[in-house]
This record gives sequence, C-alpha cells and structure tokens, in this order.
Amino acid sequence: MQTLTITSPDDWHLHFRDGDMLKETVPATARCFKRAIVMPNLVPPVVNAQMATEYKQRIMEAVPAGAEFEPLMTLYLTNQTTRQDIKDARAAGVTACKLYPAGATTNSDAAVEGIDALFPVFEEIMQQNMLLLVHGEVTEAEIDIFDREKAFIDKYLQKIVSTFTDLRVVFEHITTKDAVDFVVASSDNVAATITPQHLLLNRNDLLVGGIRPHNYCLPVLKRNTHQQALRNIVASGSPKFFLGTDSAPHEQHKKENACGCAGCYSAWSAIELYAHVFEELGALDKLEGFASHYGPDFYGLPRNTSTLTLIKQEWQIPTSITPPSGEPIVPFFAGETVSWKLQQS
Ligand code: OTD
Ligand code: ZN
Ligand code: ZN
Repeated sequence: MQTLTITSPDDWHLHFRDGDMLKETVPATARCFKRAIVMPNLVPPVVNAQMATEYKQRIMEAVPAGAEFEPLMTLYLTNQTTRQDIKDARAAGVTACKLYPAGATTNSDAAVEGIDALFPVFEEIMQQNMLLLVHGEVTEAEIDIFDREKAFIDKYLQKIVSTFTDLRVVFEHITTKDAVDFVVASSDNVAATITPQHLLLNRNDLLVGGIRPHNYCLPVLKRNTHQQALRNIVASGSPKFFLGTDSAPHEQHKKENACGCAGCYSAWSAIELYAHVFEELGALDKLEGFASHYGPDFYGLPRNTSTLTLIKQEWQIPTSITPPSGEPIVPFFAGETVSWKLQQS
C-alpha cells in the first residue's frame, strides 16, 4: 500500500461558526489539523479581546476528547477599532487581525469602509508583531466581480505593504495570477493562502451546464488561466504560499436558493483534496511544505512535531452531512472520488 507521511498540517484560514455548529466543524478540522486560524466573521463579529477569548473557549469545549488542537484567534477590524483594541488583543493572545472591505463576503457588513483611516491601526498591528490578514477584494458596485481582486491589489494592497514594510501580511484565499505575481514580487513579509476549491476548479465548474451553488464561494472562481497560475505556484514549492481551506459551512437550503450563500465546506476532506491536487500536479513532494512548514514559519510559530499519514486509496466524499442542528449540509466536492485518505490512528 502506498502511504505518504508528513509533519502534521495546520489550516491557516477557516470558519468554524458558533453555537451548536461548533460540534460539527471543530471535530472535522481537528481530524487532521493541529492548529487553525479562526476567522472572526460571526454575527456579531469578534471585534475585541474579550469576544475572542470567549469564542476560543467555546471552540475548545467542542474539541473531541483526546484530540490535540489549538485555535488561533483573530480580531475583526472595523472603522471603530482602536490602537488599544490591538494592544488588548495581543495581551489576550490573539494572533492576527482580519481586514474585510465592507460587504466583501458573508457577514462582512460591519467591516471597513475607508481603508486609509485604518493606517494607525495597521501600524499598531505591526508594532505588536501581529499579522494582518486580508480579504483582498474591492466592493465598489461598478467594479466587475471577476476584477475585484486585482483592483484591490492596485488600489489598496500595494500601498499597505509599501507603507508598512515590517508588517506581515497574508493575502487570503488568492484566486488570480495577478495575486500570485504580486506576492512573488513582494517582500518576505507578504504571503498568501490558497483553498482547495481554487486549485481544483475554475468558473466553468460554477456556470457550465447549470449553476452549481455548492461551488459558489468568494472570491468567486476565476477563469482557468488563473487556476493554472495557482496550481503552478504551489507545484513550485514557493514558501510564500500555504494551506488555508476557507472551509465555510452553510446549510443546504441556504446554498440551493435563489440568492445562495457563498462558501464551501471542505473540512471533512481538506488534506485529502490538497493531496489529490498535488498528485495531479506531480508534486506530492511539495505537499508537506505547503501544508505543514511554510504556514508556521511565516507566522513565527513552531512546526508541529507529530505526523499524519495518508493512504493511497480511493473514496467518495459524502453527498450530505447532518450537523447537530439537523439541517443538512452538502460538503464541498460531494460525491466526487478522491485518491488519498487519512489513515485513522
Ligand atoms: N468566502 N464564504 C465565507 C467566507 C469566505 O471570504 C471568505 O473568507 C463565509 O461563509 O463565511 C466565502 O465564500
Ligand atoms: Zn475572505
Ligand atoms: Zn474565509
């Protein structure tokens, strides 16, 4: 039997949600990841140290007995965020701050309108040696949805990274060749996460033969030339690009809807999907760096000391998952066959 053993991986971008849903999402992620950067887009969002600490506690209560898992918390930046909020967050052990342009994605209505007004806050994040995580899309109505990532680079991100040269910035869930090129050309303080869906799919998988709501996420899938740029960069083994699933569950009826929610729930097959892609690319030797080394290295955290083993074995992703709420969720890549499976310990 062919196996692949790597240092235990971490997920550098995901959405656990809250309440009962934690009993579904936290075990799914703790199945294979030792740590995860937990996004703060709850309702209401996680905007201060106390909310982050309480949210972390709720997540810890959902970690299955015997599992070793550490949530790394983030603060949601708004136009009300102060430098003191950042200092308090740092003191409470919060890892990073998340910049959402208002309206860019699910539950981001409370986010930032004028990014320039936040420059003092970015300076504090830099001084506290925290990281700035960026949802890099403009939200101006006149900008085409497929151009929003590139427009964000040109209008904001270029300026942020050139103003705060010592600030570590993660360009989250990148989807375009423009983003790849920007990160490659930037300093070592700029990195990016890449999701399984943006490596596996392009916009044809969203729109050809009928609308496929379970492939709808934000930033939206782009044309295949952009998908190819993402695949090429992960296959190159560049340490500036690492794993972030953006796993983001929505109930089936909220996605199969005339106004369907954005987000793909990939936690139950995350590491397997990445292994599938790296194998397709003939780059399985690059999986460990992407999944387990470059993330902690960039965050200034130790690499995990345990290992995870994948077995070469075909299996089918379930067509439905029923969380404690009883409302079914269709997982990402439902019904598809994946060629690697996590070895259960
Ligand atoms: N994208 N859905 C969600 C978040 C992400 O932009 C993101 O990080 C969500 O549902 O929270 C999505 O499509
Ligand atoms: Zn985002
Ligand atoms: Zn996300």
